[in-house]
Amino acid sequence: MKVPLYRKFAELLNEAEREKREVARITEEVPDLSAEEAYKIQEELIKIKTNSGHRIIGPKMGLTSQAKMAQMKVKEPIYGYLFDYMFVPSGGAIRMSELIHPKVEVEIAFILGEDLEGPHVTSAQVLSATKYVAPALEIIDSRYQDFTFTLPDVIADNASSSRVVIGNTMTPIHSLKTDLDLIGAALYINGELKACGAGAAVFNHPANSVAVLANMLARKGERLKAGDIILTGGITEAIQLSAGDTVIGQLDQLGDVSLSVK
Ligand code: 0L1
Ligand code: MG
Repeated sequence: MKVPLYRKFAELLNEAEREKREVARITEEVPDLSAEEAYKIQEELIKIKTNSGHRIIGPKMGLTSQAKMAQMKVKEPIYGYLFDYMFVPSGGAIRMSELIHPKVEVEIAFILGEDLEGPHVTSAQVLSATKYVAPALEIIDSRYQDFTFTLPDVIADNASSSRVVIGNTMTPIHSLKTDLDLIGAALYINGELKACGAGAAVFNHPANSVAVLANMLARKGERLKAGDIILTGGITEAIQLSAGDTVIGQLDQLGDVSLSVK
């Protein structure tokens, strides 16, 4: 595929997000789109956003659970980027009028104290470079019709990134009493338990997810930077949101994170 086509699809996805409307999957027009080409479209999309004044706060990982990887028939997770305009304070609100068909999932966020550069980053290096961990809610909002896509489609669409809520408590990673894989998480919507899981759902341990991310970014000469806020991947399944919902994510030792849907 040629560079102008990368740009064309990136513009389509950016406009779909801005105008809050679904679009057809790119693979309907380009059935043999590869993951590599899809990352080129994502790079164009990121350029469009940064050129219009938005700032990257950190990358995120998606498809990090064995269930999601098996469902999409992939051996490797995917990454995308979180921008300043996506962040909502804990206890704050997201607006359905700004979104298409949002879903929420509970995650663990890593806040790095040191840079991490692949290609051979290990989870032990991730743990020593991490300053804090925090509870997070990620709102994913695919720009594709009916929230359905193939792997290259979702890569191009910045891994469905839409909104992020980070809990108010940042926990120094070395003060945790148990390892992050053993940390339990529960997702409540309107007081009802909708999904639950443990940190191990994220690539066996969320630090593995950050290590894989650093190593994937190294392929294009990028590194993780001190201060980056990284979403490591959903611990719970993603649950559809509706106006009027109140969402609470509770994570053992890390605390709560919440949002309401207007
Ligand atoms: O953050 C995520 O796990 C989302 C990755 C993309 C797949 C999806 O939109 O469900
Ligand atoms: Mg996610």
